[in-house]
Amino acid sequence: MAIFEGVPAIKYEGPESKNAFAFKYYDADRVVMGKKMSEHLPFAMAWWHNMCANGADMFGVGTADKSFGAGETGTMEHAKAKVDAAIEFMQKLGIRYYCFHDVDLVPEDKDINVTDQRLDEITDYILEKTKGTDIKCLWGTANMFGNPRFMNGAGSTNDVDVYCFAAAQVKKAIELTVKLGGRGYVFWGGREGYETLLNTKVKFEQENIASLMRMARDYGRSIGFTGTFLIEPKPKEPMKHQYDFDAATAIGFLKEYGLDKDFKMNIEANHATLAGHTFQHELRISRINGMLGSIDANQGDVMLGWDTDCFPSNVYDTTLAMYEVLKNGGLEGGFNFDSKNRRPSYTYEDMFHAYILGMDSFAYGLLKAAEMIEDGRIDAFIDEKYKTWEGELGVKIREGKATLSELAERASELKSVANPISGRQEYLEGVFNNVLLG
Ligand code: XUL
Ligand code: CO
Repeated sequence: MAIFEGVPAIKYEGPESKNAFAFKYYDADRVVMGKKMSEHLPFAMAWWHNMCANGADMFGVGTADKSFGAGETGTMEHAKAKVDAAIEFMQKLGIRYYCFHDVDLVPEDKDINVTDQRLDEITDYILEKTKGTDIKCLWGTANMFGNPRFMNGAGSTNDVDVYCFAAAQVKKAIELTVKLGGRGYVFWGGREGYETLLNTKVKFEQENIASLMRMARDYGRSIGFTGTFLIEPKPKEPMKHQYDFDAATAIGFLKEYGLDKDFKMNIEANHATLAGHTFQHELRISRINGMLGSIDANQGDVMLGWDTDCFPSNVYDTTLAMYEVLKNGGLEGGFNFDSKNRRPSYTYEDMFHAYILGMDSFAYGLLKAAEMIEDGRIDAFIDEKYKTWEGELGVKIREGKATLSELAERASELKSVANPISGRQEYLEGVFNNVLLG
């Protein structure tokens, strides 16, 4: 029985269409810079927001019915109803991937062995129901922040038995990710951080997190996981301070502990802005370090200082994001809509409107980023800006062959130096607007 009966399959109708259930920009088969849009944009559904979250917040109960016809929620029947609804939802939108935490899929039991059995059962069910479709897992993860045992962290916990539960959940979630054909495995450090330094051994905790990741990598590789391990940086929330503050911090951590060959970044737009960065900044820092792996596609609200997980609508941001993705040669991962409907948008139709908005925003961003690159004015200016480095001296410095004294001598000979060329920011912003607005 169809759950989303009132909603048709969503097709591309173009920017002139006024059909609320049609894409205006996402045209899956359209070729952009030699690749189909659907290949540039492997979109994924976040199981937790779309199939689980009902709008409950700390001021009120849920507004959306996410029982999907199962009647009682929190049962295995409900878990299966979520699978059926998820597949129908993805097929109607032409989305091929989903992302999950272990406890998004099944109700968690007090006994981890029972939870694991339920996970085996539901993943068998997912495989059976997705057979013959092109639907697959993008990445999996373990929820190591919801259960009270993780109040002081998972990899960073003060309690060695709690650490074993974190290890058990990671082990199981990697197994499930492999079983479901996932391309990646994510570590988001939900409570890996501190509320106060008065009670925290920072180095000790970071070493333990690194050990957990090292064991996860070794186990994953031993069972045939060939995908990418990912860290998803976030500076705060739920903790006052989270160790994976931003991409630069997480990359430094991975290098310190010898994990940089197996791990990349999963960059979430709203986490970037929480860290005081732009989305593009986090993508750029990851990209120049060869560690841009995947994206959690959402956006914050400039008026609010927390992780609002809004669906992406700002095409300035999606264009700059896609500019980084194109310069990265694409992503090994994809674009996971770690986004949720606003609490008053509680109907099934709203779930589709949200995804249409997000997919169209990234499709528009892709088209405009490709245009920016093809237009060439921005790249040409950057080449011009750094032109003096092409000379003999610049090359020598870049090759690490120059000495400080030699350079000081040159300065002394020159006596004074003219200003470098103008940064031309306003001109470049005008070029960007010109491309974006046509
Ligand atoms: C929380 C967040 C997580 C991760 C997966 O802010 O983004 O949902 O994406 O644990
Ligand atoms: Co996320």
